[in-house]
Amino acid sequence: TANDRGKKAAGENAVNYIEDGMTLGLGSGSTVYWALKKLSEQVKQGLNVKGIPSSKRTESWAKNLGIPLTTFHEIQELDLAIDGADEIDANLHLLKGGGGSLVREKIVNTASKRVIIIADQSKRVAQLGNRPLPVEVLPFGWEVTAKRISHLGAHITLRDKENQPFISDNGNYILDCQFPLITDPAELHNTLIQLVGVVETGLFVELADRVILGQDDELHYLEK
Ligand code: DER
Repeated sequence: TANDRGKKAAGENAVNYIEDGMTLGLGSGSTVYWALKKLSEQVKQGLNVKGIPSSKRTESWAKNLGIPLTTFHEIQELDLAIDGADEIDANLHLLKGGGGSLVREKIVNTASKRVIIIADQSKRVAQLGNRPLPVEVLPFGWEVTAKRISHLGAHITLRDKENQPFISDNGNYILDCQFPLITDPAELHNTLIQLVGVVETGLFVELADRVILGQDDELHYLEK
């Protein structure tokens, strides 16, 4: 589809921002897959990079593609993170977590000097919140945490996988929280993050430096 072609175009274009010797934050999702595939071609031609994966799924993709990996034990600041998003608003605030990797994604992105987001055009929205907001919570007492979030006006769904609660890479649950349109992402994040039991939210505020949007083979760029 046009969106799939857009994901591929955006993913491959992001690799142009990678320079020899860089340390990378490797995001998660199907758009990032195209960036990893393109990157692996350049690694095979001698490009020298090391990446920290933001999910176990990205880690296995990178290993299969021959992209060298490292850890935060070795380096605590990355040159460039490339990641996807579920929604992108006009201020480049993001709603993320559709793939369940939001906690490690936020850790990797916030440890990077520069963050480039890649997506198909359909992720562009006027306001965040058309989709449910993923919130990672500790399993213990999640029902209480869910109630607290519902009191903020959200309809809560415990994310499941094959009729069991979905378990994140960190051993936690994810609540998909359908709010009315989110007019102030920073305020909502700051409110949610203080609730007992909340580990992290899928609101990525002031994190993206550049967004590459693909639609068919056309690319559009958004700058902060
Ligand atoms: O979970 C996330 O935030 C991912 O970046 C993801 O949802 C983006 O997904 P896609 O690239 O497969 O559309």
